[in-house]
Amino acid sequence: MSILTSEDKIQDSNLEHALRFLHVITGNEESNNERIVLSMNTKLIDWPTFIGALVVLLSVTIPLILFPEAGAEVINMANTFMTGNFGVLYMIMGLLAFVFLIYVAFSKNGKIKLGNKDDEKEFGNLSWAGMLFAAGIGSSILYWAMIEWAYYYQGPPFGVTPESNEAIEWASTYGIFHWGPIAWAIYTLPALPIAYFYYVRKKPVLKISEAVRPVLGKLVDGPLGVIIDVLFIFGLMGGAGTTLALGTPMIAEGVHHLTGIPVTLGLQAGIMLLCTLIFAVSAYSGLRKGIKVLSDINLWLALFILLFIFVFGPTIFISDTTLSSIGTLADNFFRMATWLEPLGNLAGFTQTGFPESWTVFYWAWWLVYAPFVGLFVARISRGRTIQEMIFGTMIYGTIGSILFFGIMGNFGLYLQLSGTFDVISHMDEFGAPAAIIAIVNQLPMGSIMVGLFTILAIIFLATTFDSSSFILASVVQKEIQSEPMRWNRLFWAFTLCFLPLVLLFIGGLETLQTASIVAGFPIIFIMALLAWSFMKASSTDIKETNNYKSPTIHINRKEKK
Ligand code: NM2
Repeated sequence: MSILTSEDKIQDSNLEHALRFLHVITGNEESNNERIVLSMNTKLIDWPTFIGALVVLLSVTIPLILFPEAGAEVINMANTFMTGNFGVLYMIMGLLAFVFLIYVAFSKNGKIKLGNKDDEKEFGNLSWAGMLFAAGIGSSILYWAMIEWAYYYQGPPFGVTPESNEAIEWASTYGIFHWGPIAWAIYTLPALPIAYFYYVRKKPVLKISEAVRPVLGKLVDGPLGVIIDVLFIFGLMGGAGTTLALGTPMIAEGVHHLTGIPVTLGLQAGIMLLCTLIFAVSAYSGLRKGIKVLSDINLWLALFILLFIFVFGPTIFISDTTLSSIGTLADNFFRMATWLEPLGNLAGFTQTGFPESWTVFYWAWWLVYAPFVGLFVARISRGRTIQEMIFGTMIYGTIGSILFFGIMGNFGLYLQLSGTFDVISHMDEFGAPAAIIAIVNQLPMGSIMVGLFTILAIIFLATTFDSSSFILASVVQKEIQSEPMRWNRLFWAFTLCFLPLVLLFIGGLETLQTASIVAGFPIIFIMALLAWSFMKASSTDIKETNNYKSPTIHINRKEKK
């Protein structure tokens, strides 16, 4: 995930230029990189939001530091309570987001063009897709694409016997589902009102509270607006915290493999600080180009590794299994989207906890990132219709996920099933991050590939710090001159580092997953507000257009030739 500052206006839509532009997102298009705000101009800060976010964050982390065990227990209780009782809400939210977007795409509102009547699409489809993916996805895809299948293989859904043939089928399918059309629909929904206000009503939206103004009206200017922004900040911190805390042990294993340095908490903390530092140095010294270059390297390196695995790995197995799993997914889409293991709570039936630990967790995780990605998607979509934006994210996003999961996941699955390498025992003995590195090490030129994979993960993490801190800093500023103030950005980058550091020391993946779910819960309601807000604003404008009152809205009608 990354944001770069564009220096020049994009003329053509080749990928490189487009990638560069991606990083403007919330700033001015013609930002002046050299004019860097050094002073601590505290007047620009929106203090209620700033302090509100900090208070919420500290009130969660400090008790966790002081009472780690009791803290983890409370979080786990909150988790059981939330997923047990509200899991259904997350599932419905995912499904409704999906259905809502399809509805909008085919409605009159879907034909609205984002921009002026004769605006061309700012980016070609390929560049647009590349940017979309770079914005929405971070280092976690490396982690989960490599290893998610192993969890499903051992603990399959639908009461299937573990490690059976049927479990294999679900193992290669479920990852694609959790990173598939519903997930991308969750990302797209907030982009609707944001893009609409940006290009049609010509009011740039930097805060989520602004995007729900059509519904909440003046309430947005009061405490409710602050609460919405604080919830968004807290959610993003939970989501990014999960990303960082997942990525770090994986990088640590890579470093261990290459150098022999033992994986300790100290090494992991060092890696987290290093990633923050890479970003901090480049942000502080105004070396925006640094992040820009990193971001481009990121994309090409990822594509190179995928291609390498596909060509030098079991090409036929990967192709066959990927295609089959797309079929399995298509056939079972609604079953997977609604499965909550309803009998699990009854005596005499086994409860695997699959839906809570996976689907609900994932929807929550996509949810906390959604408003943030919405800002990106909106910003790169000038000249598209709402319909094109919707289908674009869902289709290209899903194709990207299929590439990662199909190639990386099925490579690991192949190692397991062919008996080349026992991933499962390795994972049971040394943990998932070590198993991931061990899988990569099975490739030809194993150590070099582990090196590249580790570098890729480090860059991903550094760019996640960059983009999340950019957005967090923007939300707590009243106005922004090309970029949020640097001290403000650094402050959030280090704060962002703090949460996963704490989580790292107090333990397990479960606490992390839980933190994310708990943080994301209120955003379900914000999503509903965002959808409503878009419908309300655009439908009003459509009516007015028919009365020729609104000069800015353009509805793509089939022109008579
Ligand atoms: N999502 C896509 O670390 C990352 O890849 C960031 C994670 C929400 C599961 C996004």
